[in-house]
Amino acid sequence: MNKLNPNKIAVIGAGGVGATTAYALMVQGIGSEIVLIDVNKEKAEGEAMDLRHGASFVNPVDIYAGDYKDLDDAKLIIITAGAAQKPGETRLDLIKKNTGIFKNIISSITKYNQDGILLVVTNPVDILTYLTYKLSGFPVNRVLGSGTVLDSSRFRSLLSKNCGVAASNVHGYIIGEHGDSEVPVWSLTNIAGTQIKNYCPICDKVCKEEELEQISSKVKNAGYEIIRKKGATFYAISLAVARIARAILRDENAVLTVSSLMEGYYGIEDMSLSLPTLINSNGIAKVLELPISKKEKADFRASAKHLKDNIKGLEI
Ligand code: 6V0
Repeated sequence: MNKLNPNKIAVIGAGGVGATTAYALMVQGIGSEIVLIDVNKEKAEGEAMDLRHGASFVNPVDIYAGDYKDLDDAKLIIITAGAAQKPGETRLDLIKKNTGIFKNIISSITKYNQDGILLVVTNPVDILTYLTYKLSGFPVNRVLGSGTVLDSSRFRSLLSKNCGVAASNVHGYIIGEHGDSEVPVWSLTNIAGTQIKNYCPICDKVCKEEELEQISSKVKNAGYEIIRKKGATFYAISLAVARIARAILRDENAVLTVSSLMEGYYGIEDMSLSLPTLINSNGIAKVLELPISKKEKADFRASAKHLKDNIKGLEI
């Protein structure tokens, strides 16, 4: 086993999400070596060529199409391979198809790399993160999923637009499943350090309470709406993945709502779900059990139960 290159990233699956993730990494100067792997080798080669031809406009980066043996020194392995949702399908409809694909992918990864960090993006991301943890035998801190990082960003950007405040000054988390049972944490949502319910009276925009509530349902349904309109989602998820990659490669201790194995948080064990989590070069440094409301805790537990119910009978 080779020593890891701290700036090497592998992306497995060079489809819409994988290729756009490589683009986001390249444009933001995250990673100096990026290898793309796909069962469809031509596709990976075409994407790598297309990206490489932009090399003169960005920081130096070596992007190429490769094979599993190229994983041997990768610090971060991002998995985006597998079937994507079709219009009308839920993320959980993909369980069977992608579980099979993952069994092959994880054994191919661990053959060459046992020290890197695995970041799962393929849906249903929580279940596949849990499966990856089980199959890889990697420690808990080195297996994570993109979870609700995308949903939290959607939440912040919709609030930003609604309240007329830059998204960087709006803080809020979506926790639980990346999917239909996800939970908006209104109790901790704040603008400029002020809890949202205290910010509303000083905001010039007078809006109805329902308008804020509609934001969380818009977040939950955003994926469906985009898939119905354009057939797939890949820009925002790729930026979310690049954000997680940056936190890892630059050892940031950033707080991001990634999915990881629950070890008793709010009473939940033995399933991967999203909670605000400190991310650094070790992967998961600490899952933060923040003081959320009673209802939010109950909804989070219900989200975990919903996921567990969906994998009953599945060989995991
Ligand atoms: P896509 O464009 O169909 O690409 C999938 C790629 O995976 C294709 O290029 C396939 O050839 C490749 N592939 C399939 N099987 C294998 C294998 N065994 N080994 C290597 N490569 C393989 O799909 P897209 O990129 O749009 O989506 C990929 C996955 O990401 C899907 O499961 C989506 O549902 C999921 N998304 C997850 C999101 C999240 O927030 N977690 C958001 C958007 C999409």
